Parts: sequence; structure tokens; C-alpha cells
Amino acid sequence: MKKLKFPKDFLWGTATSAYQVEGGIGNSDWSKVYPAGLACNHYNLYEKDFDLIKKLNQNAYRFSIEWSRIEPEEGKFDKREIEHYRRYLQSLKARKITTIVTLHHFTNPLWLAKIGGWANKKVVFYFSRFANRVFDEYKDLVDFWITINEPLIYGSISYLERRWPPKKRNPILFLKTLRNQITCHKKIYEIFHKSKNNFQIGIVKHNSYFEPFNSKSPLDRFNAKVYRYFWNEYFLNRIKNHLDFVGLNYYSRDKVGIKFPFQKGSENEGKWSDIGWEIYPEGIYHVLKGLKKYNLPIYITENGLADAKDKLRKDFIKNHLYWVHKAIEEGVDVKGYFHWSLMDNFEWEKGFDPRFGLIEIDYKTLERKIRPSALFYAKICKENALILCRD
Ligand code: IFM
Repeated sequence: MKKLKFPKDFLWGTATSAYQVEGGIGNSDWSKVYPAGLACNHYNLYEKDFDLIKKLNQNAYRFSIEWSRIEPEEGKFDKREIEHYRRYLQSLKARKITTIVTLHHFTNPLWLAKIGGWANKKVVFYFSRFANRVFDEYKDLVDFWITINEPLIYGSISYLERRWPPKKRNPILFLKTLRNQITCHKKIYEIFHKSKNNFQIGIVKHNSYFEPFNSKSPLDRFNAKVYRYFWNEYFLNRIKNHLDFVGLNYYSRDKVGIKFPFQKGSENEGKWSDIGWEIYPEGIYHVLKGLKKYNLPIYITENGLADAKDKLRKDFIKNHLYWVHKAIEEGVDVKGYFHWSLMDNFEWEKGFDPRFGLIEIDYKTLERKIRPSALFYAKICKENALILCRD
């Protein structure tokens, strides 16, 4: 038996986002195109869910605050919703759970979408005003702030791939979105840091492990480098002086060849989640090593898989944490791990079929059922260690 200890005060938690779990969000740009209905009804059942977080020994929780609830009309802030999230945060604090708040997790108020969303320069003013208001309301209750979740995923799927609202294919709008995200992030970082409160503020980047499809091909190797630079590093390079930490979402490896954009390895090689993402634990190690140069604390803000039968999740967690631990041993400053997700939820345009949760949701009764892998993760959280048995 081998015990891999994690650093003192390591954060062990799970992550969700408002639109994916809360239910009842009728005023966002997703609401009409891809309605999530009641979702997990987390909006009303959050106390119950926080009890489960506690029961599963997690000491931290990452979630998002829904902009379209707080500011349903431009410039009009909803007091009832502001109070809702205050109670929500207080109830986490009452349970001594560290709070990590994401300000933008893919969804926008309809009024912003109508004027061009993130491609419109005005978003800088609007989003900073929203962020400022939320900060003023909750600054005593939030430990970590995240400005934007996965900026490049959001920009590319919404403005290049046409899969998410506003479902456009327009590289200019994509670039404008990118520019506005960078400006917003820096501005909010500066505004928040005028306060004397004790908090940290960062970004969440979805970084992949890019490998050449054919390691002998110079062209494939070159392409993998280009991807590594543009997808993993470009955004961080632009904001690196405006970060207290880096949030890393790691899910998979992408093999890059001459075929645009990615090529998969052979089906026999490795394991795949229910939605066809390759499970490649070693990749998290390489991605973490790549982030070391920023010299900032790193929180793994998402890592998980769609696995309805819960057949692969336990090994997924074990193997990823093994590689995270190796990166820590080699000097990468990883300070926390958040599994995606606490519970099954609305997986964007794929709907409710993919099951990412440590907790299973019965969408008819909204009953919560703890999956075996959740108990496995709970032991790690309790011990602050991964115990490896020789088998
Ligand atoms: O569900 C998403 C989440 O909203 C952002 N990161 C990836 C997850 C799985 O696709």
C-alpha cells in the first residue's frame, strides 16, 4: 500500500454552474434555444446538496452566479435574487465550506445577447458593473473569484462552431469576444483589488494535452506546438499580470495532425467516456507542468467524465490524482482539485443524457443518489491522500 499525501490545506471539492443545475432560469440567452427546465432544482434544494457536500468530506465548492437572475433588465438589479445568493453563500459558510464563485459560466442575460453579447465592446462596461455589484454584495462571503469560465471554449463554440448561442460562424466576432474577455478580466481584477478584503481572483482555462498524431511527422509536431500555444497559453499570456491563481479544467488529450482540427487515436488505444472523450490521465501532468512557468498557484477547477454506469469514474479519479500528485512532487504548486461535477446536470447542447455527477439525479423525482465513486472520492478528501493498493 502506498499513501500519496497532498499538501496541507489542499482544497477538495466539486464544481457546478448555475444554468446546469439550478433550474428555473427563463431570462438567459440559453433559455429559449436550449431550455434546461427545472434542471436539478438546485435553486430550491441547495441546502440538501450542501449537506451532501459535507457528508462527502469536501471542503470547498465552486459554482456560478447567474447574471440573468441578478440583472434581468439592463441596469435593474433584482433584490430578491441578490438575497437568494446571499443565503446560498451564508449556508456554505455555515458549513465551513470554502466558496469559489464564477461570474461568467457561458450564459448571458437576454438583454445583453440582443445587443450582440460578448462581441459588443459595451460588454466591458456591463460585465464589470455586474461583477462590481456582486463583489460589493458578497465580498465577505467569497474566498475565490473566477471572472470567466473557459473563455476560448465559450468564444469558439458560440462564434466559430455555431453550436451555442448566438450560433454564429464569424471569426471577427470571435476575435472581438476574445479581446473583450481579456479587457473585462483585467478591469475586474483591478477593481476588486482596490478592496482590502481577503480573497483571490483568477480565471478558469480549459487546457488540453496536445500530442502530434504521428510523432515522427515534423508537420504534426509543429501543429501540436501551435495548438499548445494558441489554445493553452495565448490567453494566459495576455492576463498573466492580472492573476492571483490559475484555474485549470482538464478533460482529455487531443491528437493533432494535418486534418483540421483534431484526429483521434485508434479506438483500441485507451478508454473513452460516454460522450467519446478519451480518458488520458497522464495528460493532466503534462498540462500542469506547462503551467508551472506562470509561477502562480494552480487549482484544478474541473476534471471529470460522463459515465452513466459509474464504471470508470473511480479509476478516472485515482489515475488523474496520481499524475497530479507527481506534478506536485516535481514542484508544481497545485492547491486544490474540484471534480466535475457534484451531480448530474444539463450538459449544454447535449442535454441531460451525459452523466457527469458523483451524485446521480433522477430527473423525474429529483432524488439524489450517491454513486460509489463519490464514496471513493470522499475517502481521498478525508485523508487528504490517495491510497494506492498493489493489485
Ligand atoms: O459541463 C461543462 C462545464 O460547463 C464546463 N466545462 C466542461 C464541462 C463538461 O463538458
